[in-house]
Amino acid sequence: MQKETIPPGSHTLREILTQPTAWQAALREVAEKQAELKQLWNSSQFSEILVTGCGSTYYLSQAAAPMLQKQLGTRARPLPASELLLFPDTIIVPGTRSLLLTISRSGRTSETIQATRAYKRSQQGPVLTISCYGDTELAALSDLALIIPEGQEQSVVQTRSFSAMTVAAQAAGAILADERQFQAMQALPALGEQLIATHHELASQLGQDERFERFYFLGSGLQYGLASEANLKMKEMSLSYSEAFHFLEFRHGPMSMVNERTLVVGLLSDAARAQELAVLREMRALGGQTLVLSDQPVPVEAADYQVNFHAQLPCTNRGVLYLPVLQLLGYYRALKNGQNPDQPHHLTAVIILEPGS
Ligand code: F1P
Repeated sequence: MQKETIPPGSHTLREILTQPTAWQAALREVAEKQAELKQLWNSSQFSEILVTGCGSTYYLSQAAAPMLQKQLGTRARPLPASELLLFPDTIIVPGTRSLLLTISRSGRTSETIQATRAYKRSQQGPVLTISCYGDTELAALSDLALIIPEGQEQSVVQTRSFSAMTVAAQAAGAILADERQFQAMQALPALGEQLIATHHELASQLGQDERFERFYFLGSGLQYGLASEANLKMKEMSLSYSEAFHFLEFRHGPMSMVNERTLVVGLLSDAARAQELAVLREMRALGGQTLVLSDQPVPVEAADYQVNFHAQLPCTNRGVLYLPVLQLLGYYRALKNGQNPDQPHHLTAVIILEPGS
């Protein structure tokens, strides 16, 4: 019998479109584990929270660390697992107590596991894990694991898994800082469904727009890690020229690349909105087009296109809302470029290293 041919990108599109159900599952997991989470957090006076992962989950760490510091008032530092593994003396301060948050879709990435083993040997402190698989060595190494099986994917690139783990991280921060925030986050899945329904067409239109050959993703504070992840989606899926920068950093050289073939995507914060809008206005004046993602509408002179969430949630609780449209942007650019998002060039779902490599 003829093997059914699945259209390119089918798994990825389905996983992007269904991600709000995985957000719901992430909220449920944090609610069910809140007693253990509070017990872990209150078990020590931690001097620092180290947040680690690889690739997409390193970018998630970049988004989670400033959120946790803002929520909990404890220094939090994102780092690639390879840095913790290879250069621990540039990260671990002997004699201090820290909490390690490891983030991994698979729970099987060699660097993340080896770094976590080494951290436990150093007896610096406990390990909290966020993952989509519970039956893994990483989960077994952890003092507490928040597991979201509903985030599991068939595609290589992380979309639904990433956003579900983002919700879990933000929900953990909220439930430890102020349970009223956690209650307000219950609105996120419905907001996500609404965002996808409203802006799917815009993402498809921009993704397939032949005017654009360069993509820059700008984000600051809690949004920088999300901008880095959006950039990785564009690269992984479509093989496009794209980069991520902190908003005001873009002026210090990289903006020289802006031209009429450029789309500058701004993930707006609340706190630095005015400064970020100034950068976007300047990039338009240089010939670039801008797509702005923000909670509330922005003046049209800063945005050729805009996506507003209307979430009425603080930035510590709504980071996930930036993701669906930007995942779809990369997906449609991939199809435009003749790529199959389900099978990205050179990539595998997990990087397992040979011993000693
Ligand atoms: C980490 C990772 C992904 C990347 C690719 C290869 O996986 O680097 O971030 O997108 O899928 O693996 P994990 O530790 O989050 O499972």
